[in-house]
Amino acid sequence: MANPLVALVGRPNVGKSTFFNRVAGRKISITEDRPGVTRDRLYTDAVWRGKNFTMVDTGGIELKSEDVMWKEIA
Ligand SMILES: Nc1nc2c(ncn2[C@@H]2O[C@H](COP(=O)(O)OP(=O)(O)OP(=O)(O)O)[C@@H](O)[C@H]2O)c(=O)[nH]1
Ligand SMILES: [Mg+2]
Repeated sequence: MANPLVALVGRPNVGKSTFFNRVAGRKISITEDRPGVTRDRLYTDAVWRGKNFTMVDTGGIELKSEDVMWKEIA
């Protein structure tokens, strides 16, 4: 059976990619102290406390913004 998929979803600049890298155990996703750093989805296979799963880091969601960059990320 395929691994469960864990998606990290949330507002920009809240630490999704930092968490993703921490769980992955290596620096896969770029992290920075500004919103809009992650644009493309990043996948990795991970193990946490003996459980295997696939994890995806996503670009931050800014639901109210009309800015073209946020629309592109969405
Ligand atoms: N104080 C504190 N800062 C954190 C924590 N996790 C992440 N940060 C900082 O918050 C900033 C944003 O972290 P990212 O992991 O890039 O955030 P993101 O949610 O992936 O951001 P986007 O990809 O732009 O949506 C960075 O400067 C991190 O160092 C935390 O647990 N505590
Ligand atoms: Mg990110």
